[in-house]
This record gives sequence, structure tokens and C-alpha cells, in this order.
Amino acid sequence: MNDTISILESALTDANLGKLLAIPNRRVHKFVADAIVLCKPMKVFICNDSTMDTEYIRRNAIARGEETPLANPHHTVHFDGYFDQARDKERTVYLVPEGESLGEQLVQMDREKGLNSVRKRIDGSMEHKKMVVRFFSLGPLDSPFSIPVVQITDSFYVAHSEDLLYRRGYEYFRRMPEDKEIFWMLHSSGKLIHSVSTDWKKRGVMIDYKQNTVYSVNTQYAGNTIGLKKLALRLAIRKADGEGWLAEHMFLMAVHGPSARKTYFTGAYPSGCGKTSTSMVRGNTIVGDDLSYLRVLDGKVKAVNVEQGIFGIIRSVTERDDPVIWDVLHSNQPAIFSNVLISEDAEPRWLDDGHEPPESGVNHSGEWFKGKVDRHGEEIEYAHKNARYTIRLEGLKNLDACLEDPRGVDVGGIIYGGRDSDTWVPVQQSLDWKHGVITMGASLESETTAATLGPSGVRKFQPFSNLDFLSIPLGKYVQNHLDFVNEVETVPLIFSVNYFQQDEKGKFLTDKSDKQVWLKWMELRVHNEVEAIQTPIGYIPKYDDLKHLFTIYRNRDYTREEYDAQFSIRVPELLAKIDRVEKIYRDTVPDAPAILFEILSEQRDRLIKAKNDFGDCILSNIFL
Ligand code: OXD
Ligand code: MN
Repeated sequence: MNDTISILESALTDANLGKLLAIPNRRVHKFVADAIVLCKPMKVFICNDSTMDTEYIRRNAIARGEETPLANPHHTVHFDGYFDQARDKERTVYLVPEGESLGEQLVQMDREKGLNSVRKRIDGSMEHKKMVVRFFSLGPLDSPFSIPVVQITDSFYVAHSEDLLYRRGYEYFRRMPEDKEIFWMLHSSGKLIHSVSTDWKKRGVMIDYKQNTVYSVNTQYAGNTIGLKKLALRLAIRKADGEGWLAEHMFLMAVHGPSARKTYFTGAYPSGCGKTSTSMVRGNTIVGDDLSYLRVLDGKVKAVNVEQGIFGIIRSVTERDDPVIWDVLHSNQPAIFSNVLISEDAEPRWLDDGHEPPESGVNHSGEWFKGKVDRHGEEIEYAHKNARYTIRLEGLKNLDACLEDPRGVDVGGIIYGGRDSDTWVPVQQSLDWKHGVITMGASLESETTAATLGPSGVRKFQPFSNLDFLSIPLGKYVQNHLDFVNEVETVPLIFSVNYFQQDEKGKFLTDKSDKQVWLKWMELRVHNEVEAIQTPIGYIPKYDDLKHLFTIYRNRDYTREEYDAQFSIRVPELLAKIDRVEKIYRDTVPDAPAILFEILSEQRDRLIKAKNDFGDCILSNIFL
């Protein structure tokens, strides 16, 4: 311990040392001292969350070229390297102690080897840089959900983004119990040229779950570097596994029903499949768009938003479709845009923003002009498909009043949604909790998007939309979901949605804004105020109810033809899906619970019987 203090004394100015030692927790002091010895920073800055300190971070992000100011003085743009534009799943690796395995689905390596390799890469990585140390809380402060996190980074952009996205926790660290479990994040962007990580070929995210520590190196893209987002989620899933709760890749929102009733829903959709836009649907209120913790408290399922901001995909955000986000992005609320184009008049421009595309500007490839190609001759679009905005939720007009409720909100329904052109209907309710967990959550598939590296549009297994972040064997995770409601009085309903259903010619069968109607139908189901048709795959809405809801909420006539095209049961596609999913579990998930196979096989039998009775494509009404 004396060692720790002497390292800190020699590396920190008196003012910074004072700020660090005001947090009495010795594990915090040691983590910072070890990081100093390893990363060898030129200077260390301890952020105590005062306006002076948080402003210092914002100003430094600009001064060091990690962010560029825009015409609006509250806005900046950050560029990630040309090859560092999305989450790198392959190089996000669990460090697994000898003799342990996380199952075939997860990328893992021997802990000792991994630690050596990442520590080598991070060794001396801050030699000419300043180290920033910040303290946050995942989930509301002083709540059964809160998890304290220490973030160390040499990126002022990362520290600034986290200031918008997470609850500041310096004071919480000062008062929390000495033995409170803490998550530890150490990030270095590595060598920078023009403020961009250049050693991206040696980038890596290493998750040492034995020590609740994540290392991220040679990358800047937020999904690989913002420790509190997807890196902490992986640690939280393990913590939740040990303690009997759930850490999920889910939005949290209140759907407003009749007589101003609010019913809370969580929703798990893979990145780029409408999760944020659903949580923002007009006439409802948002608690969070990406990460939720769910716990059973007093016999009820309760949830909180892990975050307090949005790191959202900006492509296609328009004034007409996303008025609330649009307003924030055009206000005095702080915002960081990433990988958009900076126009000649210092405005941010993104793909499909509802305006004429620009002719020139600056983007993640440098000076950009129409027709610019990359080294493979591919045309470079003016902004990246995965360009983002980072904002605080507090500026949103539709923010729900319960964001900071330390006990969380009651969950009425859970929604699973994927990008699925040919199988699922737009909305349906599962037959019961177990049926929902298995045929919706555990069977979720989705076509890939630009949020991860690699080709887009390929159908992938995406159970619970959380596979990318799973840190325990998948079978165990499925079992945890099955068991979660064992002691619950009113079990939330489970639904699936699909906004991407197409006809044989590839035309979308539903409109973006129809999700409003699906949400209102689900809200009524939670209160048993609307009937449904029991089919082999779940409960499907009745035509007349949807027609009524379309009139109220979309102000349009919803035709029987639309309903029949959207809600017919496509038996061969559904059977093929069961085969695909069952094979994955049989071949690669040795700990898959037996009940998973039983429920899939019952669904298969029901579908085969229906096919024999009514054919391949069955109108839902037949089951009335
Ligand atoms: C995200 C993601 O950024 O899931 O939320 O990629
Ligand atoms: Mn996400």
C-alpha cells in the first residue's frame, strides 16, 4: 500500500492527489497506481465531476484534436479512423482461466496469455499523453441497481462522451461502502496520427472477468472504448448471473395507454434494428434506449436504465420522422457527433438527413468531395452508415419522469425484435413466459447491420439481442431467463415484433411509423383490454382491433389486405427457422436446457398440423 501511495505521490500533482485520496477506497488507489506504472502517462488528471473538471475534459477533447467544434458552440464532431468505425467482435476476447470455458459461441483465450499480450500493447501507451481518471455509476445512484465504475483513458473524447452518457459518480465513490463491487476500465487509443488511432491492426478489447477489469487498446470507436457501455455490460451479465437478475441489451420506455396510464416495456433488438426509434415513438415516454438492468424487487419485475444518455445511429434521423431527437440535435444541449460530415459552414451532415447531399466537406476519410474513392476504388459516402450522435436524455421532451427512480419501474412487457425479411409477423404475444423466452428471446435472428464490422444483411443468430455481449455460456443464460420470474406475482408478457417483413418482391409490408400501433396493442394486452387470436406461434392481433388503433394513432384506414399480408403465418419459413435454431443449440450449446428443445418441438408439431390442415401460408383468422 505504501508503494501505491508513493507511486501516486510522484505521478500526481497535489491537487489531483487530493481529489483521488478524497475517495477512501484503497482498491481505487491501487488501480490508478498500477495503471500509471503500466501506461507511464506524462500527467494524470483526476476528474471530480465539478463543472471546472468536466469543462476541462470537453475543452481538452477539442484542444487535442479529438473533437472539432461546429457552428453550434455546444456541438462537436469526433472522427474515428477509417478502419475503426464499428464494434470489433472478433477482437473482443474473454480471458478465461485454465480449465474454464464459456462455450463455443464466445471468443475467448487463456487468461495469462491474454493478460500478457494486452499488457504488452498497453505498456507505455500514455508516454506522451495525459491519463484521465473518472468515476461513474451504472444505473441510478444509491439504488439496488447501482454498479460503480472507474474509467481510466487517454482519450478526452471517451471521457467527454461518458460525461453525457453516464451518471457522474465521484461523490458516490466517496460515500459508498469500502467493499462495494467495482468495475474497472482501462483504455488507451494507442499511437495517434491526426488524433486517430493508427495501430488499429493491433486493436483489442480484453475482458478479465476474474478481476472485473476490461482493457481496450489501439481503438477509439465508442463501442470498443466507452467502458461503461458494452464492455461493462459483459461484466454485468456475469454479476447478474451470480446474483439472480438480468443485464440486458434493452430499451426501457413507458407506453401510454387509455386515461394516461403508463405501462413500462423493455425491448431487445440487435443494433440498427429500430431499438432507439421504438423507444422514441411519439406519444410515449422514454427511460432509456440501449441497456437495462432487471431485478425482482418486492415480488415484481423492476427495471432501470443503466445509462443517462443516447449513443444513437444518426443515419436517417429526419425532422419529420424523429422530431424529438432532431430538436435536441438543433438545440443548446451538448452533443457529440461522430463520423458525420462537417460541411463548409461547420454543420453536421449525415446520410438520409432529409436534405440534398453535400458536394464536399470533411469526414472520417479526411477532405471529402463527391466521387471520392478509397484505396479499393469503392466510393466513399459523405458520412459513415454507422455515424452517431451522443446526447444526454435530459434534453428530450419525451423523457419519462422515472429515469432516476432508485427502485426502477414495473415492467409490464418485454419485446424481442430483429431484422427479419420473411418469417415473423409484425407483432405477436407469446403463449406464456417460457414460450416467449424460448421461441422469441432465445430464437432471435437478425440480418447484420453497420454497427459491427463485416458485411451487412446476413441473417445471424442473435439470441436476446445480447449474444455479442454474453459472458457466460449461452445455455446458462437461457436458463436464467426461464428462472427469473419464479418468485414473481404478475409475470410480464413477452412479445415479438418485426419491422422488416417483406413481400416476395422485396417490398416492406409495414411502415416505420406503424410501430406506434403495435406498441399500443401490446399495452392493451398487458391489461387484458383487447382480445387476440391464439395461433400455433402465439397470440396475434385481431383485424378489427388494429383497424381501430390505426384510425386513432395513424389516422388512416388499415385494410384487410394489409392485415392478411402482414399477419399470415408463413409455415415453411417458421419451420426452417426452428430447424436452424435447434441445430445451433444442439451443435454448439452443450448446456442448453432440455425444455428449450421441448418447446421448439411442440411449436414444430403445431405448425406441421396447421400446414396439413390449411397449407403453407395461413390467414390468422382461420384460428378464430
Ligand atoms: C450500440 C450497439 O451502439 O449496440 O448500442 O452497437
Ligand atoms: Mn446497443
